[in-house]
Amino acid sequence: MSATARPPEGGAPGLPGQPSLALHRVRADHIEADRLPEGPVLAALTYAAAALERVTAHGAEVLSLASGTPPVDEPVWVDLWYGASPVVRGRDSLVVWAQDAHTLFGALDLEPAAGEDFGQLAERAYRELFACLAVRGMPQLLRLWNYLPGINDDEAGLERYRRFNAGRQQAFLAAGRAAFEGAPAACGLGTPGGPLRIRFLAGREAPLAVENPRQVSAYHYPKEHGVRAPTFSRAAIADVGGGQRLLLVSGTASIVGHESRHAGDLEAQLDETLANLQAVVDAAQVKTGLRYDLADARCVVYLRHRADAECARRRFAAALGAQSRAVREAAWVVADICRRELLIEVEAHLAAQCEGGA
Ligand code: 3EB
Repeated sequence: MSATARPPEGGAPGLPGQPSLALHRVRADHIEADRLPEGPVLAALTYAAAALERVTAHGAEVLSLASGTPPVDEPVWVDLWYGASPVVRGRDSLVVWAQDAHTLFGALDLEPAAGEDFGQLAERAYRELFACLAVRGMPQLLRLWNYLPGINDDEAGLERYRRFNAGRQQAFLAAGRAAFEGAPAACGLGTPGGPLRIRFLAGREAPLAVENPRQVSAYHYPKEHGVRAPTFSRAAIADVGGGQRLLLVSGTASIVGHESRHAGDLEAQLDETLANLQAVVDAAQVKTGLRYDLADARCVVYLRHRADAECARRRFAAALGAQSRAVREAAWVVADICRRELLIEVEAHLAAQCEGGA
């Protein structure tokens, strides 16, 4: 039995006593019909469109999504988000989605309309997204993935990411949603081109938001980083049943306070990023009393420059242990980071079992 043939952690989700949501990461080159873990998949998310063809070619009827950020090299990983039976799929306006009784996974890919700037595009995208949550009866956002074409490009005198932040915050406020404390976890990365791609996880219950004591909350960044702050919490903790609580850690970078650190120094940025990740994990442990181990996380490492991969990989392995799951199953992809001086960003998803849970 190969490593990828294992069922998702804690057995096939959806069975009584099992968590209703679990992330299982499989190598794209190991996906075969008889080797996909059992259980209902809400969505397959990956960093290479070709990997999705493998998912669908092997009969898996799932919501298949690519980020638009290319993988650094082989292996390419596919993140399978397992839900609970039954799963239904559909499309409301611009949002494609899959949902079970507990969770909604949705996605929208949006091109700017004629004359629409990136702030207006973001606002429209989030309005559509919120409408979908209402229709699907899943009002609480847990986690968002934002992939922006040309994130650092100047658009009529203002960086696209800053326009995006303005439109996103405007949409949250207009919808009466938490744009500050209690915002969902998120990441915001740049792609070489294509549409604005947003993917999201939502549920019925609000997650527990976690901040990082080493960093100013992103939603309180001062105006020098843009007139409207980014709308996200450092992490979100979701009770997924079966005694499990998922810790969804947002994109994390070399920022202390609100300032970028170690411009131009990849290794120092990686060390600072890992210190921030550990600080978020520690804060989550204090909040829940549960034990989360960063070395067991499913990480995505976003690198601005593919050429930094070898150096970053070496240091990442030295920090977390070459044999740790975080290192062996890390997904390495090329992406622009939202601040020009940042070279690396890491996101992480972890699970913890409650004492006497399941
Ligand atoms: C930071 O800490 C790095 O705009 O949704 C990380 C996670 C970052 C999410 C977002 C941005 C976002 O500010 C950048």
